Amino acid sequence: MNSEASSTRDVRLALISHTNVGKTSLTRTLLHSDVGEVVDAPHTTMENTLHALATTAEGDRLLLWDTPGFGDSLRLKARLTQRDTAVGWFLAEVWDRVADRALYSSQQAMLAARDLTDVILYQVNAAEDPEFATQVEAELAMLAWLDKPVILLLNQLPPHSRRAERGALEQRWQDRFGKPPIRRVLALDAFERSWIDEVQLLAAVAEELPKAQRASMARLLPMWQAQALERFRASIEAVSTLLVTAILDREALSAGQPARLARIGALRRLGSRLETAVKKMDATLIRIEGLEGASARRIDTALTATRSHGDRPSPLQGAASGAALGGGAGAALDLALGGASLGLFTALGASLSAAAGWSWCQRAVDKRTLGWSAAFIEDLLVEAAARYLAVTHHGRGRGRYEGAALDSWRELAETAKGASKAEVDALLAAFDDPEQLQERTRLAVRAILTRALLREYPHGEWIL
Ligand SMILES: Nc1nc2c(ncn2[C@@H]2O[C@H](COP(=O)(O)OP(=O)(O)O)[C@@H](O)[C@H]2O)c(=O)[nH]1
Ligand SMILES: [Mg+2]
Repeated sequence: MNSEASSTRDVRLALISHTNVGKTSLTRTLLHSDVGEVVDAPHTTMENTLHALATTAEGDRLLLWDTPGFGDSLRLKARLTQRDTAVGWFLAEVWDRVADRALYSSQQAMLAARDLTDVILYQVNAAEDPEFATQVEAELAMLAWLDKPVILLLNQLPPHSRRAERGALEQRWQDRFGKPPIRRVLALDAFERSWIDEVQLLAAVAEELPKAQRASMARLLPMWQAQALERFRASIEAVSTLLVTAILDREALSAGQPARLARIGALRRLGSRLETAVKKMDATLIRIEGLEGASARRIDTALTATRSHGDRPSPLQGAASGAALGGGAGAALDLALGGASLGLFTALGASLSAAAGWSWCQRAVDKRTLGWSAAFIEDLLVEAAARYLAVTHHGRGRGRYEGAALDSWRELAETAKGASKAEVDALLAAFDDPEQLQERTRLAVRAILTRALLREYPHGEWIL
């Protein structure tokens, strides 16, 4: 493709950064696909690669160049400004091609950005202090030479950074570099971004586009947004299915056993089915997001130990509570699936005396039948919401989903559940009403997930 051939139906973005900041990782995340090579080494991507992020039926295309980025920006600048002379052209096109591949690649990146791009996405490593980012300064001089609108993206954010932290980082970089050619500063981590961040990035691009491309972008952006919303809808469905399955699940008490033993047996059988259902939900969420992988294989005792339910032991506390109560923590650790239920059932098996403490999570449907209690379903709502949040934030550029640290997502989900009391109460009131149950579950799940996302991304209200 060259500049002459490009149509006004193409919206062209280029990812540029110092080498090894995360361009290919972000490309993968945006594409939901493992394109290119990601290696912790400079100059892994030696050529510009063009990807179609989205296309519409009308023929509009949103294109993204993954580039080799910059190495030595001072030498690069010298080369690019010499290109118009015969010697300069020779050095750039013949000499560097053979003698200095990295410098040659950087020149190709810059030429693509100059001639084949409408908006430049310039990634920086947010772990750097903007006050001392001299390299960024030199690179911005190069970007000014391109004379294109630039959106600065903060990558490699601190793990699990929440809204306030991201906002503060954006402000610091904005204060330091928020002048031409930079038009915007956005936190967008290739490993842990949300789909709302992505829609916001495209909305920012739309505002910076030259007039000729705006009509196309006016079709591409809603399409991107609609696809993201469809994934959200499907995820709400997957979470709701888990909840309805758990609410409707029943287990008969075995006859001829002491009552307590019969209850524990029934609870274990309910628990093992729940475990399977949670795994299935995780797998569905992972697939919906275009990821690969499975839920965590190990319970993170350090995290589960910090979770407190006041004086009632929680089945969601996992192996740590089992250990505290004398259960087999080692055995619990080796069982599949993080957190949701295994700790309870392993500990139950190991320590019958501890089981009395878990009576709150069961309810007698009738004299011979057990089901899950309303209190337990409330906890399961939070757990399932946290699992959705963890999966949806996982960028494909990070690699396989292997489970995530859930505690900060649980906190967010718990807050969102608190703010959705009306919807949750309506759900709990429909426990024995099969006609209402499905819809009320969906409404409660939607309320919790939407509130959790809006708490994190208040500027995303127009998207949801
Ligand atoms: N922590 C963290 N590491 C990242 C992120 N993006 C990329 N990396 C790592 O940075 C290194 C370079 O990534 P890559 O995408 O190949 O960078 P590129 O050279 O700019 O294309 C790899 O080791 C990535 O795993 C991110 O968002 N967070
Ligand atoms: Mg790369």
